[in-house]
Amino acid sequence: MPTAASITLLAHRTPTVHNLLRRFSTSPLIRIAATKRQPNNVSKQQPNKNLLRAKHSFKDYSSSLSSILSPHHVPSLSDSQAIGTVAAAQANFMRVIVQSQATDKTGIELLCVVKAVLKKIKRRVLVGDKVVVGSIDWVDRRGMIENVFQRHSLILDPPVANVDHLLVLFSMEQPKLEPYTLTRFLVEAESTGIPFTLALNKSELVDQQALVAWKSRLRSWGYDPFFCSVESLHGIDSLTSLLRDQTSVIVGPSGVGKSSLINALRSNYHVPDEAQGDNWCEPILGGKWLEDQRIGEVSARSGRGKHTTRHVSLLPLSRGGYLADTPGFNQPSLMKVTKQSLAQAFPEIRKMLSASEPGKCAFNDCLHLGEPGCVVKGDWDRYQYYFQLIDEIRIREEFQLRTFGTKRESDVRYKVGNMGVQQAEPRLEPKKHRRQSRKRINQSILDELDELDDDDNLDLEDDPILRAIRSENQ
Ligand SMILES: Nc1nc2c(ncn2[C@@H]2O[C@H](COP(=O)(O)OP(=O)(O)OP(=O)(O)O)[C@@H](O)[C@H]2O)c(=O)[nH]1
Ligand SMILES: [Mg+2]
Ligand SMILES: [Zn+2]
Repeated sequence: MPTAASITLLAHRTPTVHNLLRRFSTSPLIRIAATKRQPNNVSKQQPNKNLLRAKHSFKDYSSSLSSILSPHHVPSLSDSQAIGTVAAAQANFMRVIVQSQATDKTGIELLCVVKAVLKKIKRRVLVGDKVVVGSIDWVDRRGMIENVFQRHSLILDPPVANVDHLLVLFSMEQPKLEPYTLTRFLVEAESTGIPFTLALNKSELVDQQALVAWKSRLRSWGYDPFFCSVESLHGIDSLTSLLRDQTSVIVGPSGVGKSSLINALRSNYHVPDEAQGDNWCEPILGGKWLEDQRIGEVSARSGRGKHTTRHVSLLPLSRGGYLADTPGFNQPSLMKVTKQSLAQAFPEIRKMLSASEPGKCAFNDCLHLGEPGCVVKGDWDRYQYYFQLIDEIRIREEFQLRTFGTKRESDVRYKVGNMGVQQAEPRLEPKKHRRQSRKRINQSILDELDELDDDDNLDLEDDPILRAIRSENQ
């Protein structure tokens, strides 16, 4: 049976082993080991034969729990392996679009599960992730995600990896363009650091005067809006060129026409200045992607959308790049925005700071709420929204500090509450107070390790740790 000393020793071997052990360190086996430890004779203890073999066994695990792949790494692949992009995730299944392998396989869609060991080491796979798929059955189009490449970007609401560009889409009417909601989406987009475009759909529903008024108002905020209409196809050409060859995510409230726009961009639409005149949005091999995104109605009573899109999905474009539809109920939570960073999400404040000499307020931690020596004045259109958001963030930060203090991120879990806003709550350790018999504890570890073996081809039959635990159980 391993002692606490030996577990500590193992924990320093490799980061992956360390991860595994960190998970086990909450396990009762480790706690029992800790209670058995005699403070003065730890260093004198001779590790027994099983322990030495256990160390080697963990080393073996660590090599099969391969580390995260660097973005440009080209792994050598067998016939039943391929590199792909996760296009959708639902329940335990992920749809992966094959990117490489033999060229005749490019674009094939595979229905995949995630290798159990990746879940164990908490390596989450997200829509947008570049992955290695193994155990592929090319006939049934099934496979297993074996590893994930490092991400170059990540958005949280909704979670999508490797995003190059955000399209913040609102509508002029139905639902009506609402400046505070728009500000929340813009602040969230600014906080990601990912380039974004603001587009205003349903432009055919308002007159020219309204468009001009909004254009100049948004310019005063620091944005150059792009007007379009899926109905009249106005502006669709330019959006087509803007979105090509990159992974773009369309975000915006429900009913503004995100899915409609995606369908318009993916429909049989020809880019006028294209030499070959072929359709860059033409759906590629793989069947499922031929389907249009579902479009919903806007409620006549509330003027809002009816939350038609339920899941994030990445739709491949035949000339490369993807377009992600997102559900309109994913309201920006602003979880990444702090009191101090909020100002940077307002172009108006950035401009005032850069225009002033020497470019900063009297106090280093100035929140620009009228403090003495503040160079940010209060006479701008969105000042009240800035004020309102500072208040919201302040309340959230105080709550987090009161509730979690200096707790680690892993002790906190986020729950989606009202309006899709994420709320933090402490992660409880189930049944911590209850003592368990050693036999039951050992059995649960066996179960966990057996689960690890699920789909993983790890040979646990000859595993010294397992044998040690089994023989103790007998
Ligand atoms: N008048 C007009 N209606 C449009 C336009 N674009 C989309 N719509 C309509 O707006 C409604 C909502 O469109 P969706 O594409 O489902 O909206 P969504 O943003 O995907 O909504 P969620 O999936 O709920 O987030 C549908 O009835 C569309 O036909 C447009 O340019 N003009
Ligand atoms: Mg939709
Ligand atoms: Zn200031």
